[in-house]
Parts: sequence; structure tokens; C-alpha cells
Amino acid sequence: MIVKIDLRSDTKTLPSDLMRKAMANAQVGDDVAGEDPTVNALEARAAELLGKEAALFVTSGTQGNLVSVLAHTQPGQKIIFEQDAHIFHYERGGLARIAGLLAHPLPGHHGAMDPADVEEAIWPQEAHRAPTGLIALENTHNRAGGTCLSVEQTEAVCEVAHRHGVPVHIDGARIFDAAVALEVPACQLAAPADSITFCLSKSLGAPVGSLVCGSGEFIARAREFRKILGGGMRQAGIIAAAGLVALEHELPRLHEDHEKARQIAETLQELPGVHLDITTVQTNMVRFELRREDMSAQELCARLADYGINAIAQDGTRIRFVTHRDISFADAERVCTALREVLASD
Ligand code: TLP
Repeated sequence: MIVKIDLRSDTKTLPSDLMRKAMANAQVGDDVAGEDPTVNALEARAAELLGKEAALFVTSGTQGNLVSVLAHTQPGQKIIFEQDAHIFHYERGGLARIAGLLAHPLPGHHGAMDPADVEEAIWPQEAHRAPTGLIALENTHNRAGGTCLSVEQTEAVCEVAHRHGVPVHIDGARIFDAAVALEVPACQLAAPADSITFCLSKSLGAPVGSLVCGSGEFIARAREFRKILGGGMRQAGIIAAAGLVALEHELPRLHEDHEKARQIAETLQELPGVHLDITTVQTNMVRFELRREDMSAQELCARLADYGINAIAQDGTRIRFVTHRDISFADAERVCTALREVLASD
């Protein structure tokens, strides 16, 4: 068997030697009491990068989104988001189960909602209607294929929301990928919104953790909810240390992951039965459909496994590939060769 190339997700990356060294040597203390210098340094750095007053280290993207939702809303309110949002599809219904919110999904184009639709969905306040407590955006947008929301798109939705007194949260699990692709600092993408979550354990390649960023008052509330959810982590500097390394050493190389994704997408585009909208390949993901009589998406993944390539099908026709730190340019080329060999003839 050849080297394993894992295209299932950028969550599969293993910590670098630099991260492991930083973890071993990390200064730690009790973070629940605010005494962990490494967590404090990571939170300060995150707040600075995202241009917000404060930040909170949380266990995961899911927890970051949930504490944000809880800190912004009251049970019985409504949350508006694009219908393919991660928060709706892949977070075990925490919105309903824990936050007690009514979900109002809206259609989108490449993950972006039309601000006019958002305005219409913010129902006028009257006796029968649930008040809108929050609007959630996602940048980059996972189910749309890692597409970016521009500063202007973000501003347009935030303008509508704020005019109606509704806060906006960004699920920015991969916000730095959007920043790199759009060539704007991440803080500009976050500026119009009230809060943002980003993940260290996705394209940034750290083993664990996410950060929630927002105003000091908002982060104080989010901290209370983190405690309620069991997310107070004591000597968490051990993992925060890897996060600091990620922010220093992984940010500058994210563009390489985007180039690898493009390389694979361009190959796929030429192959029979592959349906791929290349305009959605903006960051480190390639989402495509395989419409062939002779091969399902699952069968393609099984064939790729013979080449040491690990990929999973979303369903009978759809596949997502994600590039990341542990996939080299040579690996991406191997993926292209394998795809050509498996799919060239129809
Ligand atoms: N996404 C994962 C999972 O869906 C498995 C992936 O492989 O892409 N927001 C966005 C946009 C995400 O893509 C993810 C994870 C999360 C939130 C949740 O983060 P975690 O997994 O840390 O809870």
C-alpha cells in the first residue's frame, strides 16, 4: 500500500513537531480561574487577529457556535441562517435542544443569503411571531464547497440585521482561508459582525480547539455558557500552545492548500461524468458530483483506497475532498493521477 493521503477532512491533520514541542514546554495554570498564561496569550492573539475586544478558548467549533448562540439569544427566539449551514446540519440540533431556538433556514447562492430575504425573514414584532434573536453566517461555507463571503456580502447582511436590532454571529471555522482567498485581513471579514468562531483544528492543523471572539461583555457571557456546557478546561495551555504555533506558522501557508485543491479540481473537471462548478473551488475544498452509470461515489472512493487515498462519499453521487497541511503537492499530483486512471474511460 502506498502512503495514505487523507482527503476526508482538514480535521485529520496531526500536530507538527513544532506544536508537540510547544505543548511539552507550555507554561500552564488553572484556566477556569483565568490563570493559564498560554491560554491567555492565545485568547489575546485571537482577539487581535479578528479585531475584537476579547476571545474565549473553547473545545471545538460546535462548542464555539453553541456558546455564541446562547450568549446572543433567549429561548423561544428565532435564528436565521443559510439552509446549508453547518450549525443546522452537523451540530446535533444544539440550537433546538440546548438553546431552545426556532430555526429559520433561507436559500443561498454559494452559501450567501440575499440580504432582502434576511430582511423579510426578520418578522415584524407582534403577538404571534417569534422575535429574531440572531443571524448566523458561515465563512468559508462548508456545504457550498468552501466558498467565501466577501466583506461587502457580510456588511450587507449585518446592515439589515443591525437596523432591526439583531446581532450577527459568523461561524468562521475556516475564516483565515477566506481571508487568504479574498486577500483581506480576517479582521475585516469579522468587523461587521458581533461575534465570530474560528477553529484551530481545521486548516490551521492544531490538534484541538476553537476561539470565540467578540466584545468583552459578550465574551464574559460566552464564558459562563462554556462553564455550563462543561467546557472549563483547567491546564488547557497544553493544547493552547499548539494553537499559538498554528497561528504563527500555519497561516502563511494556507494558500498552498488552496493551490492543491485547485490542482485536483482542474483534473476532475476534465474527466467524464464529473460535475464540478469550478467557481466554488475557492479555498481548500473540492465538492463534486459523479454522474456515471458504471460507478457510484462510494465505488470511486473504494477504487481510490487502492491508491492509498482516503475519501468519503456524501451520498451515491457526491464527494468532498479537503486539502490540508499533511497533503503535499506531490500527494495532490498522486490524487490527480489516480483520478485519471480510475475515471478516464466512460
Ligand atoms: N466540520 C467538519 C465536520 O463537519 C466533520 C468537517 O470535516 O468539515 N463549522 C464549520 C463550518 C465546520 O466545517 C465545522 C467542522 C464546525 C463548525 C464544527 O467544528 P468541530 O468539529 O470542531 O466541532
